[in-house]
Amino acid sequence: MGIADLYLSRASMVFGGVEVPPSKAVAIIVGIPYDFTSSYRPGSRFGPQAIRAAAANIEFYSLRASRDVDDYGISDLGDIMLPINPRDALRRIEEVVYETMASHKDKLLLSLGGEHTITIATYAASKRINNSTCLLVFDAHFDLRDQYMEDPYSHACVLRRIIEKYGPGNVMVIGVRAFSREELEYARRKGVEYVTPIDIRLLGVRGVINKVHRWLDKNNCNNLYVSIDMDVFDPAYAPGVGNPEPEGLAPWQLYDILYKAVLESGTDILAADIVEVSPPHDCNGITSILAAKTAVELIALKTAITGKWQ
Ligand SMILES: [Mn+2]
Repeated sequence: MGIADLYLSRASMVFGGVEVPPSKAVAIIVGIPYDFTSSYRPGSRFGPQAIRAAAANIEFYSLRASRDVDDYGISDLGDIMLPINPRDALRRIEEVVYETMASHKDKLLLSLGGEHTITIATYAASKRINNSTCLLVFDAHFDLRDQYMEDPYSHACVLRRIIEKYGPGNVMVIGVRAFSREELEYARRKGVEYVTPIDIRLLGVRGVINKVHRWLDKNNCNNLYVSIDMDVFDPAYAPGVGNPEPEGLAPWQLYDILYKAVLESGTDILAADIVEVSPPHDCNGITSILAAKTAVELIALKTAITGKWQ
């Protein structure tokens, strides 16, 4: 029995409603209810369950991928049971995700947060599986602070820790619009690729896709880890997040950029996360529904990449 068997607790409801063994699935889902460092609105520990409940009530057909995700297996392994200590929790997340990815190759490992902090651990696990995995982040924030509230592992420091470990070339941020002057200076000094909502308006979706392609080429990114902080969307679409920020993306912008950037470049997606859904602050569940829809689109995209699933 491995560490994944020990620390994964079955959820009362599985994503998609049908139990499929991991060997027969295109995507493996893990809930990570990490919610220890929220600076404004806690509640993301309830994210995984709310996203599962929303998924039970939406259609699984993807217009962009021209296929029904119901035709492909999804294996929902439940939630990782976490210790209260954030460092210990991150260590456990990395080991559980690494072991799960190592024993189920070629699947999309999709983590449902929880705070954005989990990406430190889940991206580390993905790099151990394949070192050419680059990180494409959709986020309103840079998360480039050295520390926040005296905590270097706060959700506001995620990208800083990752860049320190793997270098700035590994990372591209799309939708970023809220940061301190120090964070912006750090991003510019390190040459971090980023695209603001104003850039999207000026360049158009096509121009942004071209920018992603250049970044993938320059850094020899054969595989992607896609991290979607739900606050990248405009609060009109996703009010139920820890730190809402006006002037965000519309869902179609994110999906169009992601689909074309990936399918036109032939890059694979090894793993992904959808984080920061905070159900106590949601309105009529619309943020959870958008998160569930985003999960469906990610899984549909994975089936479109790997021809053998067609
Ligand atoms: Mn954010």
